[in-house]
Amino acid sequence: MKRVPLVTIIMGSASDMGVMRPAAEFLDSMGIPFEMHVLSAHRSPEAVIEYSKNAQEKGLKVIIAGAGGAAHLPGVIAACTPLPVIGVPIRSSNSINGIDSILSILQMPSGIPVATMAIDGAKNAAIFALQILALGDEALAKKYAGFKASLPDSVSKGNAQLAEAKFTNRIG
Ligand code: RP5
Repeated sequence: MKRVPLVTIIMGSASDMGVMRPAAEFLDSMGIPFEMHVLSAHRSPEAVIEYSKNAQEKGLKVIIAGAGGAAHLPGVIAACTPLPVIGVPIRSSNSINGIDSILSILQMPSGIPVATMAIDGAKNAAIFALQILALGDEALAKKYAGFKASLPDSVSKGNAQLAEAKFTNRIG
């Protein structure tokens, strides 16, 4: 049976791939079919609009969009589709530590929301996409529950690591 992508990961430049890769890795690990594209709100605005207008018809359910600097990409996409858009502000090298990116994505006008992640928070974008998909899919809901249940493990491992650090006056 032909698999249809449920999530799309869009980024403003191929130079964003290093930051966006964890989103793709998380979707991969959950067995969620996705697609990836470079599209730029400033360098290829017509392509962004065309892609966004057709996204729902293609069967996509959630859009993840990462961009740096004057990061208008997620907002422009959100203006052109009814699908939920999750924005990832990228701390690109020519920016002011991602503050420009996060404010560009966060401060959307009333009526056109973009769910804004932390700076470079691509993995959370994919987790959030899974949460949205899980609302209408029992198998994905189970995968999300399994992921959530695995989180305390990392805390236990952290405590095991701390236990190895020896100090003279540590009593707990
Ligand atoms: C943004 O400008 C991109 O999303 C990227 O984060 C930043 C730099 O892009 P390049 O000049 O590396 O292509 O549009």
